[in-house]
Amino acid sequence: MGHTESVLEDIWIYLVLAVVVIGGGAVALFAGRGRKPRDLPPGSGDSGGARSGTATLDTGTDTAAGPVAPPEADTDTTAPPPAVEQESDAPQAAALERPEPAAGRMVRLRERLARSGALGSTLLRLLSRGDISEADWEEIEETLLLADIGAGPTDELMTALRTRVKVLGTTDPEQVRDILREELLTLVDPDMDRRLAASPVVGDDGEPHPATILMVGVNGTGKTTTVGKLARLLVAEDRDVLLGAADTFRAAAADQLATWGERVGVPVVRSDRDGADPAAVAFDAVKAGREAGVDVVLVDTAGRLQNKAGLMDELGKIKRVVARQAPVSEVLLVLDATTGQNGMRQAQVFAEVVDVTGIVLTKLDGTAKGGIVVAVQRELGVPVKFVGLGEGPDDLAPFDPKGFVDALVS
Ligand SMILES: Nc1nc2c(ncn2[C@@H]2O[C@H](COP(=O)(O)OP(=O)(O)O)[C@@H](O)[C@H]2O)c(=O)[nH]1
Ligand SMILES: [Mg+2]
Repeated sequence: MGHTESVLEDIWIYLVLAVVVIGGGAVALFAGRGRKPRDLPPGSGDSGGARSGTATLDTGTDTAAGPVAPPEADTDTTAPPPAVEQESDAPQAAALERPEPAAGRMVRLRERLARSGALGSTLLRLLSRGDISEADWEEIEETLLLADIGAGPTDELMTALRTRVKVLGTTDPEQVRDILREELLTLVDPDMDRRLAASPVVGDDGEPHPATILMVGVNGTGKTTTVGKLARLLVAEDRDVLLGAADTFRAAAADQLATWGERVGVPVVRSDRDGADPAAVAFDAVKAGREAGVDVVLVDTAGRLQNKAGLMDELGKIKRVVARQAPVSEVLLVLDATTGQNGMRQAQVFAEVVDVTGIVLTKLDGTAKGGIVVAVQRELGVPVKFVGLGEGPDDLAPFDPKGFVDALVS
């Protein structure tokens, strides 16, 4: 992302904006001035969700999404990529936001889980009864199942609790709380590696490649939002990020992503043509990321789950095509925590189609039961890496097992 004279840049901006608004032409790269956030007075960010942002491209078109029939014809991704135009110093980038640091975000889970059902307090109440009757144990089991922990993990936890409570022979709430905390932590598995692969990798050719992260999942789970939030998290850690809008089935999806990018000066590679080949856009994004020397490319995808074969074709192709530019570092599966067992079925389908390396559980702020964290990890055997805690731009937290268990048991 080079710097040219600002007058020239301004002309370019308006040209690019005009092209986009008219809806013609090439792939546009919406870039902020630089890839590093500029300092702003505290509190100037975080003023609301992406959709309430002030960026001029946030035209609200994302509410006007009709079903767009995607042409199935594949773009030849070996063809020269469409012209990528760079825009610097855009008017809307004048007020770059400074995302909140990652540390401490998990704390918010506590109040939010407290609102969404008192798993911890119910368990504590039952477990600190003097003589726990069989009916009490049944209630404990029911509480765990209702919290979406899943049958297998519930069985394990029941066995462990029965044994330990008996051995301990105490009703002291503090001691019971400690047991519960320990056993829940075991269930969440603190040893899983939850770090995001967000550092450039050296490819077979000896060249550095950006870490490439694909975001997959069913429509409405929060993929685009999570790409935006994740970009902010990475910006907060001084990473150079680039976004690829490979959900080409709704123009609004790319607009939505562009808005997220603009707010923190992160460039977005998109196609302005509905139904463009998602793999081609993903390819262009990773290529642009390589050329710009960014650390991470985040690729948003569409969430069509009409049938497994179609999904497999699409995601498989994106992954293959992207791999020509850079090895895929992560495939993050985005799941809506409020969908419970239904979400689990989606998870299984995606896991069969792509090698999922991490899970993002969104909407844990809502009516979601925290136990779904345990269930989904168990089911897929991959760690929950992030949790979505709201619609605000910084409502995404790196998942921390201890913080989570504390939130459940506090
Ligand atoms: N409450 C809440 N809403 C979320 C969260 N993540 C995403 N959403 C909302 O879910 C809706 C769908 O998100 P979107 O990113 O467009 O989903 P996509 O279709 O998977 O790309 C939007 O209204 C988001 O604001 C979250 O963690 N909590
Ligand atoms: Mg989307």
